[in-house]
Amino acid sequence: MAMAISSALPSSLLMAAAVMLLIVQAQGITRHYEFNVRVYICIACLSVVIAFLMNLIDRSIDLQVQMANATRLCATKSMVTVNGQCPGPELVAREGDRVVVRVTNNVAHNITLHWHGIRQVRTGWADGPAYVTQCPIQTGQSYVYNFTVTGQRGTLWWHAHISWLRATVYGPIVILPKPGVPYPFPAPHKELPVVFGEWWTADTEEVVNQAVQTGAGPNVSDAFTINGLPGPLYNCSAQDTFKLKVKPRKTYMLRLINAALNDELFFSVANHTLTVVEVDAVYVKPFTVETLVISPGQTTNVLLAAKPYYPGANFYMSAAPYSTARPGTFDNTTVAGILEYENPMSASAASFVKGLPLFRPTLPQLNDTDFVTNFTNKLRSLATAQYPAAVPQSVDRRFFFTVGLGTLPCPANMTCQGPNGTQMAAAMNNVSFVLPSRALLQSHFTGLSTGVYAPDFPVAPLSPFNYTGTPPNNTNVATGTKLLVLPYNASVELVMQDTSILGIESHPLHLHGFNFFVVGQGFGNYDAVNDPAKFNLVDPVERNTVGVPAGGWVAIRFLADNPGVWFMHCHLEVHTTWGLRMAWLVLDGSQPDQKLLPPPSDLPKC
Ligand SMILES: [Cu+2]
Repeated sequence: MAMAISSALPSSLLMAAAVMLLIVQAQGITRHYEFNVRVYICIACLSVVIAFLMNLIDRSIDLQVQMANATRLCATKSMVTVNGQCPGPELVAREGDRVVVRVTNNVAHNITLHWHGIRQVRTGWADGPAYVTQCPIQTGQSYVYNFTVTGQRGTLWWHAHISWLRATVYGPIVILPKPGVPYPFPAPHKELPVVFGEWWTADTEEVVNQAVQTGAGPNVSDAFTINGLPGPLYNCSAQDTFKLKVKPRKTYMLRLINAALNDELFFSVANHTLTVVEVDAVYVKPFTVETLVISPGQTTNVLLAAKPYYPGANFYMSAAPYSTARPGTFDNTTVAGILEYENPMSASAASFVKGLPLFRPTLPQLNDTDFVTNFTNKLRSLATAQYPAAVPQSVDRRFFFTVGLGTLPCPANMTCQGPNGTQMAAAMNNVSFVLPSRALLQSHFTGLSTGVYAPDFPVAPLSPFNYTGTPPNNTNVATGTKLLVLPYNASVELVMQDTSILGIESHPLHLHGFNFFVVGQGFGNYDAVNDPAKFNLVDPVERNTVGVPAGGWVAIRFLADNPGVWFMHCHLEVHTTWGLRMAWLVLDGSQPDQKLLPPPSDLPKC
């Protein structure tokens, strides 16, 4: 993977100095050459001092959205990529940096990019979800995403946020701590992204278009990948295997990212343990496991300790799905990479000895919800003086959303292949969210929301039922583009309740613009009287994507301190397509620094 981002400090200084010179000259002040040099040097010195004082560095990067060919499983396809790579380039920044990404669309599809997990404080225009915070970048057009990384450090990722293009348009974001600030755990010998993806032999845009046209569930992927490689367990794929070469006694930090479209994944390395130290760019209390689970949208940093001696063996690093859904509605295959040890006896240190014993990890059963619960219960914020857990202790607004599947009646001009001749759908509080044809954020900012959205998303189900009991006969959902309005700085508690309509399922819900604290979770129906007493308001995990347990509920809290329109949706792309999405509208505060910034001049038009 290419390290394609570079610090632009020297060039921006030169630019600043050059611009100042131009201004000086444009004002008619004519000076001879030596004076100009002195002015130049002074301005340069001043800029360095200011940059140091502000501890701010600009990182600039150009991303080209372009078609590229790739061959996996003995089939070649043309696909949408960034810079011709999949995964795309790694973005590296430090906490406090400003990041400036120019994205140019060279393909026939509309495109947007989302910086998943970046808080985007007051810069919602740079968040990326199509028709939510921006109109898409059209063919031949560019857009500059300009944002500052504030109060976050660890691993996040970027991906396309329109239709299913994120299948091949994704890459890591690495946020290093501020200069001189160590990790709160022993520094690893090396660190590297380990990105899980899905490989589709078919064109995923055709897959989703066909699903929408028939109302049926879409096809599933053909393979999972690690850093773009499916590995040796698939036909015609052994040559496309991710290999991690390690030295005995050293520790490696794997920056795990689940970029799969539709699958939560178990991950394990044979005969090794993994120490979880961070999730979603927030440090956690370290704990050690043999296997972990990671949902689409989530990131997890783990420390992998190599054995103290050369083991004379190789080890699979494997990932396979966790799903409670019906077989056939998900990809039930296994991706493997290989962990290899450098042989100290070998002439070439990195040589790979053929014929070594190969160990495979044992992954949980594909529907092992107990494993998932045990794992997620281990996640705790550090909650130290340096890294406090700022859990809202009191609540201004309480909400209860059902989250689940459903159906829509078949339109008269269509033949539908969903359950009993309907179309598949999904909803929150029975509203299947319809994306508008104009962007929500701009409609809000300009005051022209009529006909684009309604500010009346239900705060609780309109007709309560036994959510996890026998499902109701009527599985139909309503449709609409409804936002939930929050005053600035409201402290919010949201309980999300899975339903049994068309089967219980785990839904990894992702909130844009905020981190939230996972204060409680459980199975069955949420009990508003007794469950809050069990909430963890001391050291709950802080993250941006959380699994609503299959047949259960999860409670989160967050402070609405970021004005803008913020998408919240299931990160299983198929569910998002079916409407399992909504948006919050957080109003401006009264102070100047509590207001959404104005839109950039190059904001794309619909
Ligand atoms: Cu879902």
